[in-house]
Amino acid sequence: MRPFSYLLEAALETIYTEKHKLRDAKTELFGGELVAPHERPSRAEYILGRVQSEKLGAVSAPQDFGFDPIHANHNNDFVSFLQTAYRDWKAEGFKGEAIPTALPARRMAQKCPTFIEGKLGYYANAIETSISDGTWEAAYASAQVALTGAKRIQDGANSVFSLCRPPGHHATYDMFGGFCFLNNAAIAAQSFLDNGAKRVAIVDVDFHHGNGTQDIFYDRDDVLFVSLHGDPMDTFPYFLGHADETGKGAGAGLNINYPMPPKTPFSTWRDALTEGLNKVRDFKPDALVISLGVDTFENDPISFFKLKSKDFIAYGADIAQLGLPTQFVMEGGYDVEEIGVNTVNVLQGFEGA
Ligand code: SP5
Ligand code: ZN
Repeated sequence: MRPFSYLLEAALETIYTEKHKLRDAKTELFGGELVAPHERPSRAEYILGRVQSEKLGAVSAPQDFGFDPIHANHNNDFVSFLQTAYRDWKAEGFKGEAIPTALPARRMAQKCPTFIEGKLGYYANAIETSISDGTWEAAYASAQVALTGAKRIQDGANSVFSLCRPPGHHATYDMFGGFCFLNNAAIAAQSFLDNGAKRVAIVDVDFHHGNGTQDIFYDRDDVLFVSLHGDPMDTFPYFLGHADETGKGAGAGLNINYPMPPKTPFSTWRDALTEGLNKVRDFKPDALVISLGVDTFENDPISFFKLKSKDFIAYGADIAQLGLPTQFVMEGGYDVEEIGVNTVNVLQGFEGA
């Protein structure tokens, strides 16, 4: 009889911690109103529920790798700011959650102010994202979920799912925004490089352009970044993600963007993925990180692509064709009832291929 442990080993492990619940902001600036955030704790619970009901594999708690791998990709002062921002804001007597009002825009000085409201603007690339009590603790834990997944692959696993929350791909070297604080996928990719990998590819399938990840690796020749997303002329993050952003210096040619218009159907999206995966194959990476956002779903409340639930299975299988050690890192996806199904569909499509 085949031993049960064989099945366990063959399955796809999920890294998860309840600490994500500490990120539970009350406000998101949306359509001129402060609304309940789209990026909310129930998202991770729907995904975890589906992982468990489908018996995808073991669910494990993260290890703690400390601050060094976070500082490898993020400015020290920015990381310190995140840790005390909410406290500093409250110490000024402000009633609500911490939201910047002014950002350094065109022809303005790029000095970090001392007053917390100014600091918030200096370290923000978008202002829909409030900093709330517990945000730092959850963001730190999310980065550890990413690092633990990377370690599994480094220890020989073929695939792993880091159920990160809050997400990360909009966080740059020194800016938060877009519901993101620390760039989990970038932190994972850097961890591969710092532990012996020569090259890593990141494929970002979230509906939104991974502006933070692009920013972090733009001039690097050891990371290929491929992103499929809504055209920034039409959607967030608006100011990065065009097709002519192809990398610079040593990284020239190693940043590949596929912006696509409203109502893009799966067939068009999949053609772009096929082309992007071919670029990954040519790059010959030692590991692949997938920034897995499922806000490409047809019913997503803030997005405009037209993927159906079954399409997520199909593209999971496409990714598996590369035959690379693959870490899935959770990013966005806001149709909360369906994100569990769509996320696990990608993972099952990958496993079944
Ligand atoms: C990780 C991630 O998916 N972050 C997304 C952040 C998006 N924030 C800005 C949303 C602006 C929404 N405008 C919606 C128009 C809907 N018709
Ligand atoms: Zn997104």
